[in-house]
Amino acid sequence: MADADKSFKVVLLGEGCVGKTSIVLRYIQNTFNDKHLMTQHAGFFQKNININGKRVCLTIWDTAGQERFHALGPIYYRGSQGALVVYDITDNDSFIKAKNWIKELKTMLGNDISLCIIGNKCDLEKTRVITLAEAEAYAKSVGAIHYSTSAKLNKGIEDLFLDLTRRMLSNVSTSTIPSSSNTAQTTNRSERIPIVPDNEPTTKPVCC
Ligand SMILES: Nc1nc2c(ncn2[C@@H]2O[C@H](COP(=O)(O)OP(=O)(O)OP(=O)(O)O)[C@@H](O)[C@H]2O)c(=O)[nH]1
Ligand SMILES: [Mg+2]
Repeated sequence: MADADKSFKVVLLGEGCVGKTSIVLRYIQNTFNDKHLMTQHAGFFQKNININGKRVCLTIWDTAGQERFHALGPIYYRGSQGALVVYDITDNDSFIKAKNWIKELKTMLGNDISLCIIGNKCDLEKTRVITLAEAEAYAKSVGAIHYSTSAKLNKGIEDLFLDLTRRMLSNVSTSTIPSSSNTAQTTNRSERIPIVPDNEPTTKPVCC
C-alpha cells in the first residue's frame, strides 16, 4: 500500500441498522451476518484496488448510526473524498436521516466530496417504502449518485465502490495525494481494525 498511486478516505454514514457495516464487510471480506452488531463510535477498513491502471488505497470509515454518536460525524467525514450515505429502502425514517446527513455534508464540505446515496436491503422489495424514483430524484437534486444495494445478496456493492473510486480519481486528476500519506501496508490485503460490537445482538426496539 505504500506504493499506491492514490489514497482516498471514504466515510459511511446513515441511521443505525441500515446496513453500513454489512456493506463494508461484504465489500472487504465477502461476508454477511444476519445479526445487528451495533457499531460503537467507528471503525475503519482498508482495501487496495487497481483501477484504470492506477493502484488506489481506500480507507473506509464505518461510523455508528445511533443518534447518540451523531456529533462524532465530523471527525470521520472531514478530509473524506467520498461519502456513502446509506438508508434502508423499507424504513422511511432512515431516508429522512440520510437527507439530514446530506444537508450537513453539503454545508460543511460543499462540493469537495463525492456523494453517494445508497438504498440498501433491496432484497426486501416487498416491504419497500421508498420508491427508486423518489430516491433517484432526490439524489439528482443534491448532486449525488444513487445506488441500490443488498449486502445480504451481494448486489451492487462492488460496482458502487468502483464507480465512486473512478469519480474520486477524476475529481483529483490534477492534484496528486502523495503516497507517503498512506499507512504502512505493502500487500493487497484488507484490514478490519477497531469495530467494537456489542456482546449481544441489538434487539428489535433499538433499531429495525
Ligand atoms: N435483508 C437485509 N438485511 C440486511 C442487509 N444489510 C444489512 N442487513 C441487516 O441489517 C441489520 C443491521 O446491519 P448493520 O450492518 O449492523 O447496520 P449498521 O448500519 O452498521 O448499524 P449501526 O452500526 O448500528 O449503525 C443486520 O441484522 C443485518 O443483517 C441487506 O442488504 N438485506
Ligand atoms: Mg455498523
